[in-house]
Amino acid sequence: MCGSCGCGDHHKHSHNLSHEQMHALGMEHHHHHEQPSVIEIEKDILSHNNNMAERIRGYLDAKNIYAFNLVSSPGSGKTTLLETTIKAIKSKINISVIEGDQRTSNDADRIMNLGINTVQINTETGCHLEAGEIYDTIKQMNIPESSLLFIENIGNLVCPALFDLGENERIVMISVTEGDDKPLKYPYMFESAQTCIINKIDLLPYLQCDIERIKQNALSINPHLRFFELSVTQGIGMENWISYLLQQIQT
Ligand SMILES: Nc1nc2c(ncn2[C@@H]2O[C@H](COP(=O)(O)OP(=O)(O)OP(=O)(O)O)[C@@H](O)[C@H]2O)c(=O)[nH]1
Ligand SMILES: [Mg+2]
Repeated sequence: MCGSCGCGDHHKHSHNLSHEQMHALGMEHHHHHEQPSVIEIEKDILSHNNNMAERIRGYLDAKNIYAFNLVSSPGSGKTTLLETTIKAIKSKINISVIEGDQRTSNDADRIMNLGINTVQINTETGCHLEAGEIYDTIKQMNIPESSLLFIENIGNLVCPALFDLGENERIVMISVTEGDDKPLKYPYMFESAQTCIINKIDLLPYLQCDIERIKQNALSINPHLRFFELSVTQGIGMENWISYLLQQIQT
């Protein structure tokens, strides 16, 4: 976890942790006795997150809601994929969206314009969403039974990998402009995902990017990944993706 980039501060301050929670996380220790190591604090934060993720799973299971956690570096096309997907399937299935961003409601506004139940979570200095935030949010959202929930995580290929949001499926998106070595350089994200969307394939003719190498590199990290090759803006590969999505809801 990125103790050095400010997300540690964010989690201590902006979550308004109670005295008991601070105690549970071992943070108050910090003021009175010896300082816990960074690794100890990270372990506690992750175990708190995992407990909340289990609660989310229980909630989603009980209501038969299928949740996707969409992760990628900034600008790979997550919100564009959501817009296009929503337009294609909203007449068939109820969809809710949680938008994570450091600041602005740009993405949430784009999704809300499509008439979708959407909540924006702004993390400010935080560089990933956490299960506690998602749990509080879904409880307020009135998500109907037997529906789909998309969580668009903060654009960041590093930290979101460590935080289970209780999702049914994690989708890592990589666009071909990012380079075919990225799965090797950011392995945790590819290791923790079940599905990999390779986007912007319409740009391949202009790039030195080998799509087979993206796949080989990703599979060397996680041999179970399933792939979709898309150009969301040109509509290439979208039929496969949409029919896959609809199958997940039926099962
Ligand atoms: N050429 C091309 N451009 C695309 C495609 N998909 C998305 N884009 C463009 O990529 C840019 C970023 O798209 P977004 O959907 O905002 O990306 P994002 O992953 O949601 O970005 P953040 O939320 O900031 O991380 C926009 O200009 C899109 O139009 C695609 O398939 N091909
Ligand atoms: Mg976005």
